[in-house]
Amino acid sequence: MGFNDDVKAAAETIAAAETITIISHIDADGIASEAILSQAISRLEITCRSVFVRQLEPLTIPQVPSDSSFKIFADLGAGQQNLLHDRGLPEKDVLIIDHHVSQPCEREYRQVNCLPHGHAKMSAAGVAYLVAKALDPANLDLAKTAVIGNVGDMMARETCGLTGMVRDVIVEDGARHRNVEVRRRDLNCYGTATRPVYLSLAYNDDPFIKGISNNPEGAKQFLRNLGIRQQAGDGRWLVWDELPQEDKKTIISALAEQLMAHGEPTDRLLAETYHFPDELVRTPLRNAQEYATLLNACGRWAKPQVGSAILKGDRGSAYRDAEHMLSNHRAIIRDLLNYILDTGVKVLDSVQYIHVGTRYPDTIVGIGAGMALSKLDSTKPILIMCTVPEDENLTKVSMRTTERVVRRGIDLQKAISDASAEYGGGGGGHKIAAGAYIPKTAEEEFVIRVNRILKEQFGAAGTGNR
Ligand SMILES: [Mn+2]
Repeated sequence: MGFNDDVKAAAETIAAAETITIISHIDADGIASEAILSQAISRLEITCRSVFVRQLEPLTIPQVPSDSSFKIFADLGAGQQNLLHDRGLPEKDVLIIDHHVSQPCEREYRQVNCLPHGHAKMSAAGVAYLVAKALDPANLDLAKTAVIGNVGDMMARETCGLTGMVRDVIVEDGARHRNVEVRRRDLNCYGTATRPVYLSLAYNDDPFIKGISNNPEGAKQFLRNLGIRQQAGDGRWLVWDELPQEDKKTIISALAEQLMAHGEPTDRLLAETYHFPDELVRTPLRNAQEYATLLNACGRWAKPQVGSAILKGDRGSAYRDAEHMLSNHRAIIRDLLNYILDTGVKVLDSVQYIHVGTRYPDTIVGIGAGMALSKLDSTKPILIMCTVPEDENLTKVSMRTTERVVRRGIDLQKAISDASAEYGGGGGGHKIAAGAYIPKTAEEEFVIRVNRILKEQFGAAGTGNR
């Protein structure tokens, strides 16, 4: 069966259910998947409730209710089918909507998964949206949420914009419904709705621009030299979205010149970006990247339902809660960043690493490591370890690198899963960012192993680690 047949079959199964439980993941893609499915299902007047889990594992599987409801696993499940089996879930009561690699299982659970059909640049929210659209073509309004989920799952990152079926079908649906505005050649930069322009430029390191990336004062001066008006009459800093078109053009050409002057490629300077004209200006809801960050903050601070409520339109108490979580999220990440830089990393041939113990929640250490990397030697991937709060014998490992290093042949997902295979840890993620759980006793050996694997990856690409 083709992917579209799977989507159609999934929709038919859902429409025939009496009551449904959605089990979804706490990240932006998982929250978006849940929001799409629960809205599409409620519109059919089928009773539906949702459960969010950090991960589907033996520790969390008891959160899946053992009632007679039909279970939809979203953004998870494909790789944990044996767990569903062990939980005693019968085939007829389960549908998996996922984009992760499938695990073989003696029970054949119904699944709609874009990955085996060659849609590698589609997230679970994308699959969920296609199912919602098959349930009712009027669900076009939900394409916006699917765009947020896909961007949140980094589907736009490598290619500077969404591609494939997500671009051709989902983004187009959103544009047609007029709640998604596509900017084909915008600055490839985060924070265009909420950050002062100079900070947007300074916090961006893809592409890394000498004198501007990681250098707020340098960025401010650069804009001043171009004669760009950076502040409103009342002294408030303008954001990128507010700049006149000609100022944007001036900045982009000057950045391109800057890159060329340093012999750097300019191919990552521009990206296709996704904006939401139905949201308030200068809020994180105004574009897909910042909206996804807000959802991630909700998930990481154990309030995925708040993110889901916002996606469903709550602009009252849920939005206030989320704003609070977002500022808290940023403050703690900043603190973690300073901790890493103050403490310093240990440096091996092909990796640099640090252990932060129980100081920071395991849900944010990876983000902090990614930010620290841009202030360290970014040619070497960073590995960060922390103690898992629920189980002090367990260590969470997160790794981050840059697009540049990925282009040199580094694949962190592969490195981390190869290195942790022996402990049954199993790693997940992407080439640029990956994570795994390992036994505390294996920490030292694990770091050495990762270092060796990365060294091989650098070697295979024939580039060494510089
Ligand atoms: Mn996902």
